[in-house]
Amino acid sequence: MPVSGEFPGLGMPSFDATSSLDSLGPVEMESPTQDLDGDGILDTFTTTNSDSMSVWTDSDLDGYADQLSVVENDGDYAAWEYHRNPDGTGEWRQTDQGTVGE
Ligand SMILES: [Ca+2]
Ligand SMILES: [Ca+2]
Repeated sequence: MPVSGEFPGLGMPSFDATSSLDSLGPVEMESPTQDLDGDGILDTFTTTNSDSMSVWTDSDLDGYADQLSVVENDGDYAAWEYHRNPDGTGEWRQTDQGTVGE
């Protein structure tokens, strides 16, 4: 499980395009900084590390991320969506993976 951050913006889990998110639960949106869909409400933030950039989006604005896209510096990318099950559990499912430009 990801550890929620003691330091704002530094507590987000970091992944690359080949990560498995099977054991990752709901991810709280700490402080969105971008408005991805242009409706005037901040819904997205981006984290970067030395190898990749991760884009987290909370499309239904419930405070938890629903979509994650990771793009590595070498062009590999992957995307996941969080699916909520009727029993209240949920899981991240990979929706896309590939290499930019191929
Ligand atoms: Ca928005
Ligand atoms: Ca959400």
